[in-house]
Amino acid sequence: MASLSAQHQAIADFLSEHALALAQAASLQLPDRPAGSSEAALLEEIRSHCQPLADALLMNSVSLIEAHLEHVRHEPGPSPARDEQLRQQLNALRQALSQRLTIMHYNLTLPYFYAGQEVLSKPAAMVEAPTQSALANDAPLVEAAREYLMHLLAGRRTEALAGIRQALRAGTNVRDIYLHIFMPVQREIGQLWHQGKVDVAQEHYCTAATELAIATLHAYLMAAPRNGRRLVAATLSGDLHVMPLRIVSDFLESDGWDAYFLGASTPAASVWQAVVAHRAELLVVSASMSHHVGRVRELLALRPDACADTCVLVGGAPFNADPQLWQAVGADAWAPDAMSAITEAKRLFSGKTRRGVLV
Ligand code: B12
Repeated sequence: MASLSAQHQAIADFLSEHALALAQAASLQLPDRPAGSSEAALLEEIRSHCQPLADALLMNSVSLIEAHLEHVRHEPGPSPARDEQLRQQLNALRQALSQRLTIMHYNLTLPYFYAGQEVLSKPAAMVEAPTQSALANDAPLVEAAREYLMHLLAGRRTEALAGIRQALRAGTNVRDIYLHIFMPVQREIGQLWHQGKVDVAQEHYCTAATELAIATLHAYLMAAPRNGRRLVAATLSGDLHVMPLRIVSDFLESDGWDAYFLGASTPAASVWQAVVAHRAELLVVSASMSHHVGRVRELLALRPDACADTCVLVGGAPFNADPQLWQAVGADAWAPDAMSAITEAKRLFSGKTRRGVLV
């Protein structure tokens, strides 16, 4: 009998290859058609559930299908009617699969459907639009963080950057500026955007300004003694969230690593080429949304022999939502945040030789 993972692989392949046919079969079973939506849009929507379901099966992670549904229920906006549509689509997809898979394979898909239905049974507002500010009253440097955010929201980048220089002059540690100003401010902007209180242009402006502020701090990070090791850092094709990766990579640089930073949306082959070309001992990969996790798994499945010894450290929101997921993608380690990334990298390399030297 095929092993469990081979069976999961077979179902995932089936879902990926026959997504359109499954969506067509499922759409015929739907009791209600959403008013004003075209047949093509409906098919596309049902089809869009197949890849997250396949990823969830492949990586044995209900959180991947949960995150997908949490995301789509907010488009165009959360409502009981929207949740009901999605519930019906999931049911119809499940029925379509029940007619095409063996009973054993079909049974393996059920936990993921149940997890999806469970998500849709909870109020949307509780799941994805937290109302509590990321800038809590008692947080360290909260005044500096609020001022920084206030300047950015008012379009005053120069004043915001002056506040960062002021904090440095006052002796604030550079890592603390990341931890207590840049990171909570980015999260706060995400919340404000999600709540419709800032627009896309403001979010882009704030993020670009923080990228500029971060660039001005690079020399401070590099002041630490070098450890003689090199890392490559990347997010993979389709993932535009470069800031979380930037923060992790900068923290590792501040601990002595030299970083070859590729930034956003990098093709897998280019990532491995960079690892080989720069003799990197560590590959740092970030995934910001659940549908980016499949790319990480594909990257690691394509690992060339020349990189057999490269350690792979992964992280990002989907890995934080399911702390077993890093193993399912084939990584060597995971860390929930930038500070723990330093600890994890130290653990991975403790006692490992570097160019013949025991460190
Ligand atoms: C800025 C931003 C963008 C920018 C990114 C620009 C850039 N230069 O990075 C742009 C405009 C491109 C963008 C686009 C989108 N975004 Co956006 N974005 C954000 C925002 C506001 C901030 C991201 C950030 O800077 N985070 C900063 C750090 C602090 O975040 P962090 O994830 O906590 O990172 C820590 C850990 O996760 C961990 N970690 C992360 N990576 C790694 C890697 C390793 C190896 C390790 C060890 C650890 C680790 O360590 C980090 C530091 O401690 C977030 C809100 C948020 N809460 O993050 C939304 C957010 C991530 N985006 C979101 C969405 C929905 C989108 C879009 C789909 C919007 C759209 N409809 O187009 C697109 C998708 C684009 C794509 N294809 O990737 C959602 C995702 C929700 C979900 N379901 O997962 C969020 C959460 C906003 C929200 N509240 O809804 N976005």
